[in-house]
Formats: sequence, C-alpha cells, structure tokens
Amino acid sequence: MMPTRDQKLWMLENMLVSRRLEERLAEIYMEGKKPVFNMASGPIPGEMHLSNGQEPCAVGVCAHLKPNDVVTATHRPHHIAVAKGVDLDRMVAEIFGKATGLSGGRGGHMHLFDPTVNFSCSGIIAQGMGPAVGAALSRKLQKKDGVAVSFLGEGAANQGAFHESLNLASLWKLPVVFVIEDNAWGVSVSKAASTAIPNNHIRAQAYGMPGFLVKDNDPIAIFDVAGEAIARARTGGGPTLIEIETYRLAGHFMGDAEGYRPDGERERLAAKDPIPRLKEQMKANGELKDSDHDAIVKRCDAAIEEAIEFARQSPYPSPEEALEKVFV
Ligand SMILES: Cc1ncc(C[n+]2csc(CCOP(=O)(O)OP(=O)(O)O)c2C)c(N)n1
Repeated sequence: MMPTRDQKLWMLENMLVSRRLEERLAEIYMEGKKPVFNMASGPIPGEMHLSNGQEPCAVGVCAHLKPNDVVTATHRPHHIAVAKGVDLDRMVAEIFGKATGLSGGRGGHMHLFDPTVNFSCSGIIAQGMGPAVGAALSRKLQKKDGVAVSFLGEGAANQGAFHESLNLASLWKLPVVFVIEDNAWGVSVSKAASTAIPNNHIRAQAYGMPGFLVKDNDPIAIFDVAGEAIARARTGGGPTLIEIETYRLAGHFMGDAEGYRPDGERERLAAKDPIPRLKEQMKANGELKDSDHDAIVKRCDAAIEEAIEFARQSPYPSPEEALEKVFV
C-alpha cells in the first residue's frame, strides 16, 4: 500500500511539526535549569523524553487512522500525539503544567489525554497495551467501527503486560495493532542486553498473529505495513504486531549524558535523519519543490509559536484544585 503525494505531504508536515516543536521545547526546557540542572525548575518542570528520530513510526501508522480510532502511546509521546491530531495548544499547555492543558496541568508531558481524538499516553512502561486491548474489545462487543493502536518501546516488550495483551487480543480476534518503536535502547540498556531474541516481531508467532519487521526508519515502508495491518483489523481479521527499527537522535531524556552509546553512534544516526531523507526523495520524484517545503515549515512554525504563546500566557492551576480528578 503506497502513499499518495498528499499522504506523503501530510507525513512530512506532521514530522516537521513534531521535530520543530521538540527543538523549541528543548530550548525552553533549559530555561531556569542553568547553571544548575534542577529538573523541577523552569517553565517546563519534570522529565522530558524527546522523540526526535522516531517521527516516521507515528506518521506511517497514524496516516491510516480516524479520530474515532484509539491510540495509546508511551512516555515518549509527542510525535504520536501530533500525528493523531491532538490539539497543539492544549498539548503544549499541559507540557508547561498549565490549567488550560489537556490534563489541567496535572500530568505534564507523559500524560497527554485528548478524548476528542481518542489519544492517551502514560509514563508507565507497557501500560497502554491493556487499555488498547480493552478499547478494541469494546468496539467489537458494541459492533462499532474503529481500531486501537498501542505504541510501545522495545523495552516494554519484556513486560508481562505485553504478553497478556497479545494473548487476549489474538484469542478474541480484536481490532488492535501493536507497534514497537525499537530504538535499540531502554534508557542505557541495549536491546541485546535485555531481550532473549534478536527481533520482537517473532514473538507474534507465539500468540497466533502476524508479525512484521520494518527496517530503516522509513515512513513509506511503515505506511505500507501499517496500512495492511489496520485494514485487517478494520475488517475483522484480528491483531497484528509491527516492529519498527527506528532510532532516537537525542538522549533517553533531557540531561542524559549518553555515555552508554558507542563512539560515533549519534553522528551516524544524525546522518540518517528520516525527515531530510523524505524531503529529498519527494524532491527527486518531482513531488515537492523547495517553495512547497518552505511554506510547510512556515505553517508549522506559526502553529508551534502560537501554542507556546498560549501555554506561556495560561495560568497555573490553583492549589485548591490539586486533589480534584486524581486518586487520593
Ligand atoms: C513499569 C515501569 N518500569 C520502569 C520504568 C522506568 N523507565 C522509564 S523509560 C524506561 C525504558 C523504556 O524503554 P523502551 O520501552 O524501549 O522505550 P524508550 O525509552 O526506548 O522509548 C524505563 C525502564 C517505568 N516508567 N515503568
């Protein structure tokens, strides 16, 4: 299943929104954290996990989704939230901990919930998998349209929730797709040091569902495989496991010294950046002119600056509200 030019433009624009937003967030994150790095200070308090490099996974999959389809994402959620159509202003306000944020400022960047497009994420590894299976089950029981997609890291594939979720999804033939973003590292632990087999898509066999491996972090190849999996889920064919070999261009979180990376890995990965790759491919195919690209970048930056301004101007929640809408 090959994307049309419009679908490629959509993927390029969404990758650029995510990337350029994260570049701005990384700058703002450091405000108030110099010369002494205190995670709690500055306009963006708390941890910050950037997804730059992993954007193809989000756009290749979400290009096939509608607002009523469910997505559960991870602690590294920005690229997926953008591609699922989460409101940018309220997303950035949540990242700033403001009252106008998606979770009223209670959650921060790992807890972006947008029911209008059925998007959620969690800081707990593999935690989105059970809810995605539940969402798929509810759609099946109610005979409602819609699929669920659960994104996870390769580290999450060693959690019990992974195995429980795949088993039930297959047993009940649910409309759910599991997408592993394999960036080869779980914090500082390599996949080779944590996982008994070289590739997680093989685990699909144990649960009686199709499993696919997509190499090279290529949005078009991801679009192809995800399109078939999502179409199968929509037409009653049951779940699929997709493993994508991707890479994060930055550290596990902001402030990570990345001492665990082999020499030259960062530079080698940066040279394979998927966003300029798609841009150059489209230009070579006559699908994109420099002026088209400039117009896209301008549109992205305007939306990003507007969202940042909205977040900066928004009030913090009042202390009296702190215990509302939470488990105490
Ligand atoms: C249940 C649970 N255990 C441990 C952690 C701490 N932790 C946060 S991110 C992370 C690594 C996750 O690796 P992976 O799933 O590969 O995702 P990546 O960070 O590479 O995107 C860990 C262990 C957590 N958040 N939740």
